[in-house]
Amino acid sequence: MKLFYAPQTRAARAIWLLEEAGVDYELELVDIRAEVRADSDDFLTASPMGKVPALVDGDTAMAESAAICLYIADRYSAGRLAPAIDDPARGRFLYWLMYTPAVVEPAMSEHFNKIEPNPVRNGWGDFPSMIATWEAGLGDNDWILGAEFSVADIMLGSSAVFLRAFEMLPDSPVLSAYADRCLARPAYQKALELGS
Ligand SMILES: N[C@@H](CCC(=O)N[C@@H](CS)C(=O)NCC(=O)O)C(=O)O
Repeated sequence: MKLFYAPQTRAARAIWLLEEAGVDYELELVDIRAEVRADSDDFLTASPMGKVPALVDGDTAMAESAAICLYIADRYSAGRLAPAIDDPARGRFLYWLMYTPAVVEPAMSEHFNKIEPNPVRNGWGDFPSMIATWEAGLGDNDWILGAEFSVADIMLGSSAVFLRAFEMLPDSPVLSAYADRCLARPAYQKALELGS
């Protein structure tokens, strides 16, 4: 299995994922900051937009970090990093797995770029409601599904760490403690080391 990555990008969450799953993989650096990109065909097949992370696993070539999380969890650690397909928790898991690309990231970008929100028209609501919904979803639990860690926590946890690092996380003891819990996982520490 090969993971295409670049330092200090969303690829860190895919490395975190592969470390949690305990699968063998190699890393291939993509120079996304080069003035003139020289992306390989293999990389562009996996990631037609030229974005990292991207994964090649045998005949499977794909990008999008949430999709990679779901693929690895289902294929290599079903029932451990994702509820099994017939588990009643599966629906809630999918909701929170998609919450990062569908809600957290667009709301974060809108907020950062000081764009006037339109919470009814836009599928991500707005920044304050994105944060409040996330906090309420976590409640007093360690992880978004309760006591069990899942790949939804990889997507959400990496976002919490990013928001805090860029001083965009509002005063939120719940999300700050969540970011700390994620950072305490050896697999995340290894990813930060490898992907920095
Ligand atoms: N929705 C994608 C976003 C990936 C993404 O934006 N990657 C950035 C780095 S964090 C990238 O590769 N940028 C280089 C480019 O767009 O050329 C995901 O979650 O995987």
